[in-house]
Amino acid sequence: MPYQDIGIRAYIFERVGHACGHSAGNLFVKEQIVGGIVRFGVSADERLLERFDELLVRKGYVNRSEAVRDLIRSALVEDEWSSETVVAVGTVTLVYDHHASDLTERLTDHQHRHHETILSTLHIHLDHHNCLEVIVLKGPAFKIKQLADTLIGTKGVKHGKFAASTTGRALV
Ligand code: NI
Repeated sequence: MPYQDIGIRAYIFERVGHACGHSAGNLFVKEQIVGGIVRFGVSADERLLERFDELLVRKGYVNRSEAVRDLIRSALVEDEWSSETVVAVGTVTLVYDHHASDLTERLTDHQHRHHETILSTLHIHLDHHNCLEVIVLKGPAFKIKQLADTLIGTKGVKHGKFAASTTGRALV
């Protein structure tokens, strides 16, 4: 392990002032950094942490670190979507009855009109009536959101769900 990778990183993190005008003050951060991995302490209310730990057990996490890393990634992805122009990835899941009047044609029309945003479509015939479609979208976040809303809002769609994700490029 290179010597320069071992040490204590300490700095003053200047916090952005509140919208109401007064400063939130400075936050002093002291962290241990080893081989590119930073260890940091987090203070939390005991009951809050107990509930968090229960959640981790239910979700199958083996430790808090992996859960916190997932929360950080999730916050970063959410932030990517707030910029709207960033290139993002998302999926739309639709359940519909293909016997419903011209619904299949209307959904296909929407997809052809936005073929540059659609990477792939998975179609499963669930039973005699019901179809499940998973549409994978990539493009500017605002475009993906619009198309997802259009598909889910198409008259006759029984259930539609949009999942916002990321190209993964800005994440570790
Ligand atoms: Ni089908």
